Amino acid sequence: MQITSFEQYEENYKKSVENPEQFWGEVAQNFQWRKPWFKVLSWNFKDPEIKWFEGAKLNITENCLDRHLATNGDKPAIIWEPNNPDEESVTLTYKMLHERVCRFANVLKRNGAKKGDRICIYMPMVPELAIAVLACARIGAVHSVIFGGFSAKSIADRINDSQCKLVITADGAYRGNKQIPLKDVIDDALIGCATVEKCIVLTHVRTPVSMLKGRDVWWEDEVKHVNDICDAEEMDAEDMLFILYTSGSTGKPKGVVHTCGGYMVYAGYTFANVFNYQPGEVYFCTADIGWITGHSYIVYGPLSQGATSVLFEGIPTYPSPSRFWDIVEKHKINTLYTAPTAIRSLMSFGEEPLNGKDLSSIRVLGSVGEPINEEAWHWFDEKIGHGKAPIVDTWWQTETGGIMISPIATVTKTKPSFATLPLPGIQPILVDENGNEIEGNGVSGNLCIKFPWPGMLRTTYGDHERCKQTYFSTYENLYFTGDGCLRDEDGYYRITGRVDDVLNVSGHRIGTAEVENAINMHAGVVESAVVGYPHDVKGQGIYAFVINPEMHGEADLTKKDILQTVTRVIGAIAKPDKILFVSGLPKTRSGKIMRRILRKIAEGDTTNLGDTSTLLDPAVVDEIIEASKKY
Ligand code: 7RM
Repeated sequence: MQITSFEQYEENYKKSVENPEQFWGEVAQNFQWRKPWFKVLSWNFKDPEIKWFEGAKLNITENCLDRHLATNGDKPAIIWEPNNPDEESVTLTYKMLHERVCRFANVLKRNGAKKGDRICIYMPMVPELAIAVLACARIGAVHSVIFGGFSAKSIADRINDSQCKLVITADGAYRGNKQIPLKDVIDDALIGCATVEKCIVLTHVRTPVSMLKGRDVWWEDEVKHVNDICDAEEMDAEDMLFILYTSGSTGKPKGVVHTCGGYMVYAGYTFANVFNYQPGEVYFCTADIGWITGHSYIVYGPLSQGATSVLFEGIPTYPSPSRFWDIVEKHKINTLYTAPTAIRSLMSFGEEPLNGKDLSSIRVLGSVGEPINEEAWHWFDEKIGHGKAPIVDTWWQTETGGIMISPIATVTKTKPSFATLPLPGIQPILVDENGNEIEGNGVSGNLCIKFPWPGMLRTTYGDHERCKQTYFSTYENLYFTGDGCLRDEDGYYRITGRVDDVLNVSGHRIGTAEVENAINMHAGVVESAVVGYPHDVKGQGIYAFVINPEMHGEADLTKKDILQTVTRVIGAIAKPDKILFVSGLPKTRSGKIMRRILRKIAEGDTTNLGDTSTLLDPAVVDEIIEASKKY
């Protein structure tokens, strides 16, 4: 399954395009199935309807756990590094992880969970989070992991959208020198969640929490009531594996649905190839399991390949900006997969945090989540990889399930800020506004994919029409990514960023409409417009133009009140970096906000605002410019 030369990549790529069913059928042979498929692929992008490995039966946890026991049972599956470096790290071998997953799967059953039930997971980055995820998959329940930075309201919306029956959480989480009161947040959320019957609570930070009789139970108590034998539920390849909510250009996040068979094959195949994982190596992905990167490249991808996956609870700068390098040295990390925002942040501390750190174990470096600028790429290459570790700049999305365009470590020649070439099976095309294909090299356009791949989303939970509208209707017979892209003279791809109203703040996807809705919920606010602007560390910052709100006290306090409102409605990750009070917004006669103008102003570039003659009130632009200069 592993590609080891560029010629082999080219051969595989060719085959994957000419005969996709044979190609993916062969890749899928590297996994364990209870029953084989009768058809590798049937599809149309109109409805859309996509089925991979039709008729096949499997359980993904047998591929991630059971099949490794005989040969690799005592090999570390997960190494957990706590937030506090003075605490011991924890190693779970495949045998131990298997045992704990089975035991917790029995806890889920004991609390009424069955195949097909949706289960919300809101937990810190601890081994029990991976255990909870895998236990759901073991019994065929559908997990919906929610990142620890989301607010009670966001959680309630997600729980209600997918009618979760169970919640798994913890008393709290550590994040640097802060504690996040997870159970408190869940308690607030559950006030509005009628479908939730049980809440399982893990003790982690030992902060007091409320435990509601009949609903809340302790993880530690529950595991005592069950044994560790749990046969895996037999799942259809197209049965739902998980839902993961992600932001788009509308106000309401979508529940992206992934299924068992295709997702497993795609996550496993891409993990093995992109990182060129070798048996015995230690692999560290710094993402949170609350995002797709954590699902595919901390849990399912690595474990399906019998890899050792490091799970880190903390943040890159606590207790010092040496933290990552200490972890690399301590666990002799071979592959480090992180985000450009983390690289830029660590870069800003200079070389001192690197002094005396042994990074010689590093063989492969990876980047994900947002475009990586050349400066960060070179710093990563020189200071962390010592010029010897290939950087895989991996482009993909929640919806794609796994890496789509990326170098294959040791195989593809890399190029700073380029995701380089499509992986086998991936057929990218660039299109213009009218959906016409832009052929040849040295061109830019909107990035689409013209043929299915096993890891692609199947629907958006509870609303298939929305899936169709969002991804398959912009351009006929194409999956539209929402990203702009350049294909250079070498045929290499560089992702230039979103072309829709989606922001990418520190690698986190946030819709401008979502932030506007949250700001508008503040009592004094009537209307607002949110745009992104270039930010040195975060990639993009959030700039909010708010029509002069009713003030309660001074302007500064009102701004803080608005930030507090956004934190309550979405979560701290969506807090604007800048708020500017204005008397009006630049609108067309039909009432549409001209974001193009606001983006220019937010960038601090007011020299060429383009045609403003179609504006209802062109004078408002000068006023906003004046105000922005004073800010
Ligand atoms: C994996 C993930 C997806 C969006 C995507 C892009 C941006 C991700 C890269 C990138 C440039 C990259 N899923 N993006 N990776 N842009 N180069 N290597 O991040 O659903 O949360 O975000 O992120 O805009 O559409 S995501």
